Amino acid sequence: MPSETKVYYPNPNFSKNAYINSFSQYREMYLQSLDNPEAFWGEIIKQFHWETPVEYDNFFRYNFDIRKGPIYTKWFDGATTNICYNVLDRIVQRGYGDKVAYYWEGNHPDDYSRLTYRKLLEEVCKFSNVLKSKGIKKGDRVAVYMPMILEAVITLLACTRIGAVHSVVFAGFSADSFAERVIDCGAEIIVTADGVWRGPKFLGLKSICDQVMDKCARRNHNIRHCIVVAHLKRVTSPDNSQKSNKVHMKEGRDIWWNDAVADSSITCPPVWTNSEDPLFMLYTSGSTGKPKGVLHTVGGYMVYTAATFKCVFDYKSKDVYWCTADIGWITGHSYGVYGPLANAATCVLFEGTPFYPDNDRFWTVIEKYKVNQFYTAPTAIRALMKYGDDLVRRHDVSSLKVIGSVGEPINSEAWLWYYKVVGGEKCSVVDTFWQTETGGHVLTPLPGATPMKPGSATFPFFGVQPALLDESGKEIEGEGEGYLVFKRPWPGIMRSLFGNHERYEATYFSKFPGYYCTGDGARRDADGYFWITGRIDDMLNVSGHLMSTAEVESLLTEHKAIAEAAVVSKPHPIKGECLYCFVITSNETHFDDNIKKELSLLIRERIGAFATPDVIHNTPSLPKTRSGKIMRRILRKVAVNDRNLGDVSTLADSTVIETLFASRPVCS
Ligand code: 6R9
Repeated sequence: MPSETKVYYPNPNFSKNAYINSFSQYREMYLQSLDNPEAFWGEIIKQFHWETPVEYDNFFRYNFDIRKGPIYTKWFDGATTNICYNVLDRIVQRGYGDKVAYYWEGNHPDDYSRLTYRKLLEEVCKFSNVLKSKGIKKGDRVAVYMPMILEAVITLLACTRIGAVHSVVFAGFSADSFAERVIDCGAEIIVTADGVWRGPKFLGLKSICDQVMDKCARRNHNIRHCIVVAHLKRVTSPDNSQKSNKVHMKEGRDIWWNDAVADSSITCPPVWTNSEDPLFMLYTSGSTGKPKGVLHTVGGYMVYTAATFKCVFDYKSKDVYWCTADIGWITGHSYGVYGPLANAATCVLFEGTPFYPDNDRFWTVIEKYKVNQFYTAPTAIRALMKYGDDLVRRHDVSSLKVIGSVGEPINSEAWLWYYKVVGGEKCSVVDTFWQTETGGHVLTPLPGATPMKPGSATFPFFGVQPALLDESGKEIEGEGEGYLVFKRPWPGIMRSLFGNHERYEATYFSKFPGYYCTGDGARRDADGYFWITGRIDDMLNVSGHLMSTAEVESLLTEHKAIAEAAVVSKPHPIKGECLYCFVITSNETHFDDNIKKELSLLIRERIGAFATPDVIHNTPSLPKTRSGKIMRRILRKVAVNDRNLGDVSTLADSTVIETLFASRPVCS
């Protein structure tokens, strides 16, 4: 692979002033972080306010070995703090009150605003008081279904100020998916907005919430309060419509945000929480189809997101930082809110899409705010690359110093384009590998220190100890490929799955006792660089959105015409992977375009538009082993029309192969 042979070194002018300025410094600090975690993290935690200090005897404890008892991780247990206090009050006390925390950039370029740290703190306190007045207290869950607006950040921080646990659901999820998550987390309050424009498309968030609240009520789960930001009337709509008038507000349950905060005090004392108290939960797809409520706790997450943000983006106090991830995903939590604010960063919060009003919107925004650190996903990079270099070159993006990538493997072609055209060959590309479960970056280059290889997430962050295992669970030394696992916890790792600790142990710790299993495969090259090879479980990654094959399959078979379904991923030039669905119709049913449309619609409505399948392939049979297991390995080959099937001796009926290839839809 030629991409491996060429190494790209950090720009020496940048390295000179970077926090970690050479690879040898990284190595030294890395070894210290493993040899003496107390000394390493002990230095970092000093910057935070701990109401009850961290006791060094209680610094961290864990068990990753299921054979020795329940799995647990605890950092700084017994110490008390408050993350909202640390990212706002502490920052204001340090003299950053007038510094801009967020530049908000709307979907329409005419809509923008800003919020300083002092003002953000006031708004947060006001909303904390509202939550309190609605009876929300420490430990209660608050469901959040919001666009990328300042109130979304305010809501998250207001929850954490009073010890409430936020549970954000990406506002692209359908009513069904949202309802399932609301019920699972037991929230009795929803915070949302009337609606939002994303590019030229309108999303009626409140009306989706109405459906959700009805669905919940039918399952005996009552939503007592729904707080709604009146967002539409303050933005420019692409078609000059007045969609804001169409919202239904139910007396006694629904209240407008502005009315709720109108008489609210701008001060609210923080509730001191134990370092190991729940901070938030966030759902991620599980391979059985039922989403998993990943649970993070206060102290470790705070320390870890702050430290990774500072080192990986090399954030300096005058910089402007922009993470394009939606607040509904972990990246939006860790690197859109907590990590940056803990470092008193000035951030851009962007509501729109890269393609509206034109395909150069990202470059326009970078130029407008003179963004220094830019963090986005490979799917966006690949989509923008398609429009050519000229769209980038028309803008002054020379303010950029560090450019980041997250969510899926970045192919070397996209990496090189990002590095050359966007970064002007002077910016380090930080290809950060991590997961909802890891809380923060776990494999990543450091921009002033790590020589980069296009497509490699390079080396572990401080405190993180990766290993590659073979099928039998043996560690692979040196060069090789295997299951990517971690041998010990870093502060930001998740602590449990909400309400289901057994599933947590079964999913992440049972396959290889003694290790946290990521579910990804990886390769280590001769220089020790890690290369993520993708999911090794039944998960798909479409444009950086994880979903399980089981989840999509069970939906397809809900359709009366479908008897059986199997879903695999197929490589896609922009999305990375797309959904390729095999369906067997029930007796006597004739498969036609109508059924196909209905199946597509079913998935859009029940999961969300991002899960829309690219191919639906009607077949009379599926390849199965004698024990009845679907052989997805073969289906993946059929999806790309590759007849090199390898060993098919375990197949119960080998004639299905010919049928499968013969029935491939045209243009798939
Ligand atoms: C942060 C986030 C996690 C899964 C993960 C892996 C894939 C994320 C990656 C990457 C290769 C990278 N992934 N970053 N693969 N290189 N830099 O995306 O969390 O939504 O939970 O997804 O995404 O497969 O296991 P999440």
